[in-house]
Formats: sequence, structure tokens, C-alpha cells
Amino acid sequence: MMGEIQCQGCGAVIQTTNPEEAGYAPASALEREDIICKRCFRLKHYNEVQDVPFQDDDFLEMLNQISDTKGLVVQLVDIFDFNGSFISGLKRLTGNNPVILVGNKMDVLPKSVNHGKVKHWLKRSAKENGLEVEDVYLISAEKNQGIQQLSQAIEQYREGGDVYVVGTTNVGKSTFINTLISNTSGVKDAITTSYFPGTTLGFIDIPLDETSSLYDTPGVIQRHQMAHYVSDKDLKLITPRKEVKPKVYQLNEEQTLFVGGLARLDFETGERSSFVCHFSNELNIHRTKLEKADELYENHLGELLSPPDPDTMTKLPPLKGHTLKIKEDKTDIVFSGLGWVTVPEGGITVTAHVPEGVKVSLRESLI
Ligand SMILES: Nc1nc2c(ncn2[C@@H]2O[C@H](COP(=O)(O)OP(=O)(O)OP(=O)(O)O)[C@@H](O)[C@H]2O)c(=O)[nH]1
Ligand SMILES: [Mg+2]
Repeated sequence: MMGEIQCQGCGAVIQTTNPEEAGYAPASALEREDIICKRCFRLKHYNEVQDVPFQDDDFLEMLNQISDTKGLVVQLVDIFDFNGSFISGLKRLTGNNPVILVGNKMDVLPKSVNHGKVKHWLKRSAKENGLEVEDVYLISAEKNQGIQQLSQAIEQYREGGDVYVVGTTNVGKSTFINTLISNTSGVKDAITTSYFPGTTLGFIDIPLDETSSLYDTPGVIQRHQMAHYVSDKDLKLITPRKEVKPKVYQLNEEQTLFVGGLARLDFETGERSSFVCHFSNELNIHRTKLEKADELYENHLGELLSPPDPDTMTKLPPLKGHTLKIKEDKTDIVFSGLGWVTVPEGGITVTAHVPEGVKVSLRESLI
């Protein structure tokens, strides 16, 4: 990449010929000291995203370069969407380099969540997905929490070498690096961030010392993430921005909860129990009888059951049910990209419905 000028906001190579392609800047912009592309400019000032013609594989290919180099890999995941945001094939992309796993966005976790349990769950889940990690950290990139501890660990594990910050799109890689930059130099918002997936387009080199750098990288796109099935407006609504307030529902068997119209949980059999919902505070939960649920969905999707908003609900694949038997311990039923419902111990059977392709999983309760 020597000789090319890169956009400081997104890492795309700057070009002045094609406004539809990544890295476009008018020729006059090249005279400036800090060069950013038109897309970053518009994101920063108008919060508008311009689509650029990149394929998912283009980003994978870029990341694959890491396997040929030596360095420390810092993988970020969104704690609220582990299944959606974990890159299962990471080892293929990053080779034998050591990995630190970082759970970001801990500011949105309810206060009742036990951080030790979260770390334990992250570590175990990574292992189940074939990744041995050196260590696990929890941070809030946005609220500057846990950053110092993580920086110290990075310093220790990198042994003077390069650092690659990797992860699925939208997990907060660029926000994290901005916080690091701001903590050390006072410069704010050096790199472009946004709630749209696919903000960073190339490697962004942040020198650590004379011989080594930390790199921001483009996010891996996971097509099964809820984020890709909803409109931008709905994405904003389902993404928790504040600490999630648990909502408790006492349910009898044969009752159903709808999470907007994006997910549904049927309480099939079991004693009357409390179901504790952990979703974005903006998201409506609707309770109904199981026997009425299908009809309600057919007639009121996009209205009573929203999001999805009516204009974009055709993007949403049909809901698919997964029947789950919950045995002993207090369990979280995790709806990838949305949140989770905690159910008490004891034998109950539920059916969790999510748009086809989106994952549902069980884990020992974090509370
Ligand atoms: N609540 C919360 N939101 C965060 C945090 N860190 C990042 N975000 C939000 O997550 C969204 C994505 O942040 P980015 O930093 O652009 O994510 P990225 O991983 O660089 O995304 P790509 O460049 O697309 O791969 C933005 O809306 C951020 O404001 C955090 O610690 N807490
Ligand atoms: Mg980014």
C-alpha cells in the first residue's frame, strides 16, 4: 500500500475519479492535511451512509493477510450478540497469532449481570467454536470502561509487535480505537464510526512506536445477523443504547410473548413461571395466548407487532420455531442480535421463533 493515500476515517484508498466507489474525494481535498473521503464526510456530518461496491469476500481477503504476519489479534464481540458477532473461522484468517477476546458494549448489560459469569461464558463459547484465547476482557469502548486493563494486557501480549483489532461489523472496533487514541493523545473521533454495518473499509494504521502499529480492520459481515434483516430505522431501535431494564412477565403455559414482530417465545408446558426479558428498552413486548399467536402475527405484523416497520418487513424471513427443553438451572434463551429471556430452573418446554437464519441458543443464566 506504499505510496497510496488512505482515508483517515475508513482506511479506503483515496481516489478522485469515481464518486460511486470507495475512497472518493474531490481533487481539492488532497491539499488538506487530514484527508477523509466523501463517504466519511457525509457519515460524520449528516449521518448518511453511501453504499460502496464491496463484496463480503473482499473484507475476508483483507483480513486473511493477518495469517501471513506476526502480531497480536484482539477480537471484539458484542456481548449483546455473541452468536451473531463471533467469527467462527477466525483461525483461518489470523493464523497462529495469539488472540485476546474482548466483550464490548458492557454498558448496556443490566446491573444484575455477573461479570465473572459473562467472562466465563465468553471464554467457553470461544472454545466451543474452536478458538483458544489468551484471555478475556470486558469493556465499554463508548463509556471508556475497562480500557486501561485491556491496554495493559495488549502491551504485555504484543511483546513489542503489531496489534490487529478484528471482529464482525458493528462490534465497536473503531470506537474502541478512538477511545485508545483519545486517552493517549486527547484527539477525539479520529476514525469514522457509525451504527451502519460496514463503516471501516480498509486497514487503518495507528503507530504505537517506531517499529509497531495497531490496526483497525474492516468488520466481517455475518449474513445471519439480525442487523441485516431489518431497516436502518429498526436497527437503531433494537440496538440497546442504555442499560437494559429487565421486564418481568408471569406466564402460564400456553402463553406467548412477541418481541415486536421479530421474535416470539411460546411457553408450551410447565408451572406458572416468571420470564425476564432483556431487550432494548425501546422494543415492545406483547403477551398473548398461544392459540391466538399465529393469527396475531399474520394480521398485525408491522403494526401492533413492530418492528419490523411495514415498509421493510418483506426483507424479514418468516419466523422459524425452535423447541427447547429447559432442565435444571436458571437459563437464558438468547435471540441473536436482539437480547435474551431468562427463565427459572425446573422443567419447562418453550418454542423460540426467530427469522429463519438467525440463531437461538441457550446458556446458563448470567444473573
Ligand atoms: N452501547 C455501546 N455502543 C457502542 C460501544 N462501542 C461502539 N458502540 C456503537 O456501535 C456502533 C458501531 O461502532 P463502530 O465503532 O463503527 O463499529 P466497527 O466494529 O468499527 O464497525 P465496522 O467498521 O462496520 O466493522 C456505533 O453505533 C457505536 O456507537 C459501546 O461500548 N457501547
Ligand atoms: Mg470500524
